[in-house]
Amino acid sequence: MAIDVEALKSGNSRALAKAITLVESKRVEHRTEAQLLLEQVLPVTGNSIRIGITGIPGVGKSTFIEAFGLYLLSQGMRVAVLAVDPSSPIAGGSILGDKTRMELLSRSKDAFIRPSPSEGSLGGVAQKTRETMLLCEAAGYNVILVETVGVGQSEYEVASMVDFFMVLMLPNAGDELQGIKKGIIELADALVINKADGESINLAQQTRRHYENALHLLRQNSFWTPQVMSCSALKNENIEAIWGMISGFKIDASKNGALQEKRARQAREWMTKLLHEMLDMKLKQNPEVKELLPTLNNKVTEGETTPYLAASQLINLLFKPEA
Ligand SMILES: Nc1nc2c(ncn2[C@@H]2O[C@H](COP(=O)(O)OP(=O)(O)O)[C@@H](O)[C@H]2O)c(=O)[nH]1
Ligand SMILES: [Mg+2]
Repeated sequence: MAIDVEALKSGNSRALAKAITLVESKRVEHRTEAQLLLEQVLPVTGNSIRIGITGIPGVGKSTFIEAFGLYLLSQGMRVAVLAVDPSSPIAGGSILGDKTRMELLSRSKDAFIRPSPSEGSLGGVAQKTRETMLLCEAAGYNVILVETVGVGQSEYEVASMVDFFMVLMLPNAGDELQGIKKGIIELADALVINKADGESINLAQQTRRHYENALHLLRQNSFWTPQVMSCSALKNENIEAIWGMISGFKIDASKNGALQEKRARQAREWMTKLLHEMLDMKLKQNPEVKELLPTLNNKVTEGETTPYLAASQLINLLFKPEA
């Protein structure tokens, strides 16, 4: 698959789409080719702000991304929208499913919208999204929005690949966590109460105060204090202020080194995770391991050997010198 790297770097969206197809391919030879391409473009990546967006279905993610994305375009930026959605093979993907809510954005030549890859091997869907993000940066997109509906581990995965992680919420102060997993609030750099319009304006303000108080109780161990804001994606209200907050974060975090540090830590953690997955795969694919495993399972079951000895025997098969 010949990728025109120069075209990609000049922002050609067809070259970008082709590169993403390569990255998403399951074929072994494509895998190597994709990694070589990524290594080649690596020096021109990292120039965007990577923003993660999560929230329960119906909270207004797609509507928000349309409003926010159009605002960014009006400011002369180029916007890429990606998704991590493990449910996509069944549901058709959070982005594909409601691209109609992002109609204007999807028609703009300065916006690039890509649905979640339907599957990933090593590192799962998140690995593909990370790689796609790098390709989008190489193609000159200034803002990368990574959306997830929050099935399984996907919010955690998105939080660990972005600079700024945002949780959209509904105006509903009474309903404590609104079906959002508890740990997610602690990962958020901002909580945004959407649908602060019409009859919900007061409730949205109450909800905002409620979460401001709740966040005060959480320990802060970085320079950034998570913000609570409200907006109306539908009425296009307070969208600019949200960008103001995020660009403020980017400026501060770049100045004090926190952004570089966060990205470097994310890359190291991802490397470790991949390493473990690769080891696991090698184990599962090793013919001798496959052969011995049932026997050792039995021995451990019957109490004839210890789990430790059985595991050692298996791992040693992996590191046996070639005969
Ligand atoms: N009143 C109001 N409705 C909204 C707002 N944002 C989204 N909605 C509506 O909420 C519904 C779900 O929105 P959608 O963007 O598809 O949510 P998603 O599932 O999180 O992507 C749609 O009917 C939207 O029109 C908002 O700010 N105010
Ligand atoms: Mg949606």
